Amino acid sequence: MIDFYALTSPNVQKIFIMLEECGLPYNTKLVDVWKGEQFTPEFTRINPLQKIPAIVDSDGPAGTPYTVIESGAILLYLAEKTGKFIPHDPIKRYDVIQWLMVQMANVGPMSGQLIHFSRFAPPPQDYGTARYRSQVNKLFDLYDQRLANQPYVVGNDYTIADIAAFPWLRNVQTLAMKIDSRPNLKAWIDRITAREAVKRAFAKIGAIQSARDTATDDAKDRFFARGKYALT
Ligand SMILES: N[C@@H](CCC(=O)N[C@@H](CS)C(=O)NCC(=O)O)C(=O)O
Repeated sequence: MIDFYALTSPNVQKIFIMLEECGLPYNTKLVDVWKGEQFTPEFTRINPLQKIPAIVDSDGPAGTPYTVIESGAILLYLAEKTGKFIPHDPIKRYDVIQWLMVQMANVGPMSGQLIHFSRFAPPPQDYGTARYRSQVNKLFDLYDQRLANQPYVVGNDYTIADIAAFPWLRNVQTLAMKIDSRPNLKAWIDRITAREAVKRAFAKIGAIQSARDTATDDAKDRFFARGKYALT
C-alpha cells in the first residue's frame, strides 16, 4: 500500500493522476500546507524539505517501506515499479526522462513564480509578473511546437513526461495564458482531460477541502517564508 501525502496543487495532481493511471491502491494523507502542516516533526521525517507530494511505499524495492519525495522522482519510481508510462527502449526512455526534467526544472518553477508574483506579491508586481509571464509564454510555445506533429510530449505514447506537464499546462486560466493561438497544446490538454484516470483523479482532488481560500495574512507569510518567517 502507498501512503500519499497530498493536497491539491499541480505537483500533487501529477501523482493523483499517476496512481489512478497505474491502478495502484493508495491512502491519501492530507497535509494542509496553508495551515503549516508540512512543518510538523512527523511530516519533516518523511520529507525534510517540508513539501508535498511525498509517498511512502510499504512494499518498497527491498521489500521494506521506502519513501520518495519530489514529484518527478515519484513519477519515475511509480513508472519503474509498475512498468507503465515509461518505455523500455533506452533512447525513448531517455527522451522521456529529458522531458520530465524540462517540466521539473522549467514549467513547474516558472509557472509557480508567475502565480506567486501575479497573485501573492505585494505591489508593485510588474517586474516579477512580466519576467515569469515571458518565461511561461516561451514554455507554452515550446510544448505547442513539440505537439504539432505528435500526440504526446515524447511521440505516440502517453508517458510520465505528459503526466508531469499536464497539471501545469492545463492551468491556462490561473496563469492567464493564451490557448486558442496554441492549437496543438489545446488538443493535447483535451486529449488528456478525456482520460478516465484523469477524470477520477480530478474528482478526488475536487473533493479536498484546504485552508487556501481562508488563509490569513500570517498563514500566507508562513507559507511563502516571508515577513517574520523569512530566513535571513
Ligand atoms: N519540486 C517539488 C515542489 C513541491 C512543492 O512546491 N510543493 C508545494 C505544494 S503547495 C509545497 O509543499 N509547499 C509548501 C512549502 O513550501 O512550505 C515537487 O515537484 O515535488
